[in-house]
Amino acid sequence: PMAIAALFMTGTALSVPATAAERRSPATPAATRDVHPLLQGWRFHFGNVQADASRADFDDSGWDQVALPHSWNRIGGYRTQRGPDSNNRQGHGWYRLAYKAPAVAAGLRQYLDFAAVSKIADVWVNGSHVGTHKGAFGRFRIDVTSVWRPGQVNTVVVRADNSKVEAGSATAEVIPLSGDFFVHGGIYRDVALLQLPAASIDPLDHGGPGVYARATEITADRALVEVRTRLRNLGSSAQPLRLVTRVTDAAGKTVAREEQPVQLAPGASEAIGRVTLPKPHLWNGRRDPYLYTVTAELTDTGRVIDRVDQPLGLRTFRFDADKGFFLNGQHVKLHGVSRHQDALGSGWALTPAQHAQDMALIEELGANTVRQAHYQHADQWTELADKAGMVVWAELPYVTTPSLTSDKGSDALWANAEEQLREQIRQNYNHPSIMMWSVGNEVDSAKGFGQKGAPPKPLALLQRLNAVAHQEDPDRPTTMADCCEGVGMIQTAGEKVVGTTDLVGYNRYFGWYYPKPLEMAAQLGAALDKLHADHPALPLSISEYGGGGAVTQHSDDVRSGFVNFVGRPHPEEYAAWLHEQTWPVIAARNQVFASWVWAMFDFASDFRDEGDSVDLNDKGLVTADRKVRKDPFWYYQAAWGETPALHLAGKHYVQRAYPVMDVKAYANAPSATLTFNGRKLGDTLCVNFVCEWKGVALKPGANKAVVTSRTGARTLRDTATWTGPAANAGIRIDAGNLGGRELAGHRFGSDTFVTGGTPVILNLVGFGGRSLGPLRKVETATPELFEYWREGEAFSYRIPAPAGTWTVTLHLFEPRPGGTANQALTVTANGATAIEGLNIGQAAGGPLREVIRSFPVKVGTDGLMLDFKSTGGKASLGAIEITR
Ligand code: GCB
Repeated sequence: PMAIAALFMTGTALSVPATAAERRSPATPAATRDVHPLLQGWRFHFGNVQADASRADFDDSGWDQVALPHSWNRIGGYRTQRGPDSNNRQGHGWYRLAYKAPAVAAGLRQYLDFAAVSKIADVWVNGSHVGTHKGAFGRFRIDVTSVWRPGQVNTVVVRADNSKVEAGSATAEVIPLSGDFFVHGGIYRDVALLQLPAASIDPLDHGGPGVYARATEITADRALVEVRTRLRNLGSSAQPLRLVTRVTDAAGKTVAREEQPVQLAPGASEAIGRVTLPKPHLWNGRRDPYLYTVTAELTDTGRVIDRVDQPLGLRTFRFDADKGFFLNGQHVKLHGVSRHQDALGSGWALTPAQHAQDMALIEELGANTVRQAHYQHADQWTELADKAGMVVWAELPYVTTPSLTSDKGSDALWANAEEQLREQIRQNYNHPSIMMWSVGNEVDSAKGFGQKGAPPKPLALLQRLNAVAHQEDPDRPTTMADCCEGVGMIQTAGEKVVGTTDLVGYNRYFGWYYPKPLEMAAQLGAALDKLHADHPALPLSISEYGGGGAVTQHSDDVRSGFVNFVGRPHPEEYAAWLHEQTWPVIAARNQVFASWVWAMFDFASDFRDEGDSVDLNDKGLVTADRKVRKDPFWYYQAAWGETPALHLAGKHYVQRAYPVMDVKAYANAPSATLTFNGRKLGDTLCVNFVCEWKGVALKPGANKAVVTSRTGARTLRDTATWTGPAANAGIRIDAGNLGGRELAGHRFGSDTFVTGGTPVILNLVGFGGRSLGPLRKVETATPELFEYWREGEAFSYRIPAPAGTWTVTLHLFEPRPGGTANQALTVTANGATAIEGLNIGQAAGGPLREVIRSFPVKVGTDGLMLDFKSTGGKASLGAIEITR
């Protein structure tokens, strides 16, 4: 808890405009803080240690040599690349540093500054335990003066604990208790030694900067800025000092300045500086993210003894339940992405260059808002958001499992959640990009992960956190992400939580966890309208939506196959289609103040085994290695970008399964033109940024597509090359399957060319690949053909088989244990009866056995029409092969 011993505010705080001289001169090159980065020379050991590794004389020569930032965890990978790279060990990671400290003048205080240690940190200096910090994301500082030896070698030892959360573990009292992401362990952000005089700006204010600026009025003529500076005097007598509060513009010119005497009594205190900025230049989002710097300087007879610089962005904003979001009085439709802080191969230990790359990609996408999922992100990341003009949803890691027990959670858990929230708000208070504090994500889901017993009760803690956020920051609204309201298929905690916070976000997975591809847009629209009608005064957003996409798995028709959301395949084309369906529904509704795609990047989640990845959540628009932009990325670039965009979709699906394809481009021009193999296929209108040419014939081998579009005088062009199957390769369809694949040495395409019937999966799996029922398998040489199938009483395939004589082979089976006594299947090929009165179950001699039927067909120029009609029960078709 914060210890404000006394509020000593002396002198009159006068706001004086900067003098002409100050305005001319660049920012005073005053002393900044004496900060020594401690990034190199660490030794690391994972696991419990024999001797007491916290001792100064412990022999760590056998330990690994590491540099910070560091994490011992590496999670996830793609099957088609180097495979999973998983070190998901959880427990104690030990770090030791022998540091030759600078010699300093007597009286200087020494602080260790940790930008983050996950998840619980214990710190020793020269063998003495100096502090514990609980929380994987917040900055913390420890006053180590009493044990520090200036000018000598000091031993710094850190034990990072990311032990599995379970009853009785220390981590069970530290949020988050679960979530769809891996809590990497380690000192994964920077560490530094900070040396300050005994009387200074307070470095121990919940890890915050000690300086907090707040605009109390913003008009075209002036901005009034109130700057609260927390001070600390560790000496024994009062110090007569002066506090200078200054604002400099982006060019470094001082534009406002105030100076006040502070009689700094021993202990903590605070002073408020008030400055007026004439004709403020507003921070205006992506269009003009203008930043001032606010500086607090403590001076002693003219000499600067401490100084803190913080960003200052002047903006007004509001959320309207009907009309959406307004920045500086103007409506802005917020559209963006969520971002997790891991990358393939690096875990959480991201370098500044990696943070910058992430923000650059988000800018390239055309987003204007970022959700920091599901926890406090690095200060540098939020700085990048300030500079890019992103509107940020910041979030407390109160995620999924409200408590390990079935009640509302222990006092220790509450205290930890509250402390992490205070840290997050103080540490990020000055970032203009942040416009809402989220106090939770999906804590209303009954299941949590590993939750046992009766549904937990998240409401009381949510209410408490909401109050704390308001107390810490009266200017920003609170929000939270809801999982369950109105989603019948998800079990809820039984407590209604929506309405607790000022705003709300709904995590809604239409087309994915509620897999009705064809109805997804209508269902989403209806759901949004209902939520708004049910909470007419509550500004609402879509805090998550999206679906998995694997750039090595492909579909020729995303409407035909079974959407297998936790298993394989996750065709890239389906993810693209899901976004094409979703965005127009959101775009059409001003009542949705913002939406965030889940997620910008594939990210580490060690219980997943989906798409073509292991231990990754693959809903990213970009792969976890940041190398591949998936098709939906290009869709959003066209939909959101303010500059002309054009991109051919389907470029990762090079080897085509069928001799025809639908060509699709994303563009924000009204129309686009396709030239295919040198032939103009003509213009097409781009509807909702999608321009499509259906059923384009592929020749065997390479096919070259060139698409062009015009915006004003600018012509854009994009090209792609696709490989058509060999002339006699035949056509193989994996009925019911959303994706195509290699089976028994042949290329089977995704379920395509079909109308009627329903796609079905044999073994439905749950999260983590767990089977949801007894595993079933069809008795045959290639049981994979029946992992998915199409069933129905009537369905037909119109297959673009080239002219000639072909053999059609149908792979059929009866999935129902009882069989169907009276079933009779008739199949016609181009109108002629090929199979008549077949009872599949009887022919197979029982359920889950294959029946193969082959027949010849003559195909003319109109292709092959196969009609399936079944009476007395449904027909179940695993695959079709059409061969010479
Ligand atoms: C959610 C969670 C998020 C998950 C996501 C998913 O609702 O908030 O943490 O990663 O769904 O992909 O299932």
